[in-house]
Amino acid sequence: MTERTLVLIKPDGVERGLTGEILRRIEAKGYIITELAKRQASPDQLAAHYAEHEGKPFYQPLVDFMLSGPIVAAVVEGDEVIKGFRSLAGATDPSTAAPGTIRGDLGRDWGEKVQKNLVHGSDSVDSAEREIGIWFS
Ligand code: RTP
Ligand code: MG
Repeated sequence: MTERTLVLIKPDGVERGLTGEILRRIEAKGYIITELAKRQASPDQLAAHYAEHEGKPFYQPLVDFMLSGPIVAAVVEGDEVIKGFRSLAGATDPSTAAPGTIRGDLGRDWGEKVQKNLVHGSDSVDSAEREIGIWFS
């Protein structure tokens, strides 16, 4: 089934010059990038985007990390892309993410309180539609 997902290249990915490499992997898989924008995230956007994590110990470090530099937001379309992009991204923790994945190949977990893991991908159809509305309205 054709789906849309919201991908963010986090500040570590942009700062390390990995935007092209990450987008290349998305396109190589056959997915279509339908929207693309480099942005400085606002606190309001991040509060909405990460509402499900509010109150968790990594929440504030995560928001601070996401404010630390520009991000790249993309809407990506393709067959089963929600699961498919999360499998391209690999496990949340770059130190255990499998080789062949974005986080496994390129991730460096420099963070002490938050995993700096290069990318975000929506985890369901509902969150994809909600998140696309936050970054592309
Ligand atoms: P994402 O939402 O970024 O695609 O990643 P995910 O589903 O694999 O991870 P999630 O549980 O939704 O957590 C969101 C982001 O918070 C940071 N995090 N750090 N204990 C930690 O150090 C920790 N736990 C989560 C990561 O940046 C994660 O991607
Ligand atoms: Mg998540």
